[in-house]
Amino acid sequence: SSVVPQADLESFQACINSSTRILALLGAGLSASSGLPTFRGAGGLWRTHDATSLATPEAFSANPGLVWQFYSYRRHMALQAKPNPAHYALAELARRKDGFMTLSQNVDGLSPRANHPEDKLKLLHGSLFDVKCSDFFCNYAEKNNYTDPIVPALAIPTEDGSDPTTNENIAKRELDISDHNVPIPELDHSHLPKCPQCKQGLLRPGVVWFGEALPKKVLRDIDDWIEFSEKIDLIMVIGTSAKVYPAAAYVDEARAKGARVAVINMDRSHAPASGMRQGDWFFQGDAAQILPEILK
Ligand code: BJW
Repeated sequence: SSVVPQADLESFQACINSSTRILALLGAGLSASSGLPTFRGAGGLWRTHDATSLATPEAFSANPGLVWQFYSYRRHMALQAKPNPAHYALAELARRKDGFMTLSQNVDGLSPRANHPEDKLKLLHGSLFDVKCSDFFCNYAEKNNYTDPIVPALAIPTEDGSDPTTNENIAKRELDISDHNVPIPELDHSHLPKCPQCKQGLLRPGVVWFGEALPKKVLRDIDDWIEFSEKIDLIMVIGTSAKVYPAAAYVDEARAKGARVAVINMDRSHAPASGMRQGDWFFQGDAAQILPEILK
């Protein structure tokens, strides 16, 4: 049954059909119904830590073992998760429409796995499956590393204390490392993934932490796309609190080019900072349910 009022649906679909330049800005809420927790609000805690407090270079320097446990868990969860109908609906729209571009803050790999056209998908915050050297002077970087766990020491401990790194136990993953009652071993440098190039630095996840610049090429491609657009017709702001910059600023950049804004979010209060205007849409609810319905 439809969760979207008919009038909204008609005006939105008319807009999509007549649009030639469309942006979609994605956040963690898109993957919520695939079972992956968001950052802010309920579920935004990993053990006793605020998830965003672990997503910093300072946290990694202070306790790389803890930060790697967090990302190892997230890699594992993302590999177990499946793209949901919203990922597929967006991928399908991207294929259908020429002037379409998705800007994703998500690092979980679910849009790529839904076969979203690669040239129309910009990963603003990198990927859980990229790894790179944390040493400032080393440029080692690796894409599509799906090894889980990335090193044996990051395997999730087993209930009976047996070797967690056997294939059988990896498949079981019976303990939930996000549960703070599950002991996590203190991991020092010798247990963590080492850079194979400089053989000095620790590897780190290829994601963008607070205070770090977004990937240069990604920013350049987006700037070119926006620059090239005489007008942008629509920006869809999907499952994001739109509080993290520079990602959130694309809403204003699109508006400056004339775009109407369509927000798809569980929470009414999570409108973009510039607010809602006449002619915008707010579709409240689960993106996995709403997107397939409105992008039909
Ligand atoms: C559903 C749903 C369902 C739930 N259906 N909806 C300007 C002003 C103020 C501050 C700054 C500024 N410019 C820069 C800053 C600093 C900082 C920043 O933005 N801080 C703010 C928080 C205030 N930005 C940075 O530091 C950035 N770097 C930078 O600016 O560098 C400058 C520089 C230039 C040159 C050289 C050096 C430096 C980098 C930001 C990187 C953010 N990284 C993270 C971690 C990535 C790795 C990881 O995954 O661990 O990215 S933080 C985290 O937040 C993650 C996310 O991508 C990002 C956004 O979160 P998102 O996706 O919106 O999730 P939530 O949880 O916030 O929201 C979920 C939403 O879904 C909610 O609205 C729910 O209601 C909804 N929802 N279920 C639909 N089923």
